[in-house]
Amino acid sequence: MAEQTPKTTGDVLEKTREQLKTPDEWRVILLNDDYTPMDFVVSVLESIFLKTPAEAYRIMMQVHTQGTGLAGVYSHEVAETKVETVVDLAREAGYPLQAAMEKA
Ligand code: TYC
Repeated sequence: MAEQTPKTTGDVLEKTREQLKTPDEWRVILLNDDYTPMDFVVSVLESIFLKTPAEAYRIMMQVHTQGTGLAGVYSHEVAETKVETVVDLAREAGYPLQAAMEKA
């Protein structure tokens, strides 16, 4: 977003768009691979992204069939932690599951 020079009304600075913007949100997505078991992905979606079993299964199948799927939308810090947690859990279990974050 372009930076704006604050406009003045008398001696009161008006709020710029920058100041009014809500905090940035980041999408956390899961990526498909050929080796991570489906039930592992479902359990990650339930435990880390707090999805119901039905929603977790739906998202897992979206990733499996389309290549990626949205796990959740968070602040930058929370999204980063979720990505790290997914990757750590997957590596501990010996799976190549990947997660990524992108600006919403
Ligand atoms: N494609 C995997 C399989 O057939 C399942 C899978 C789903 C893997 C989602 C990763 O993010 C993923 N076992």
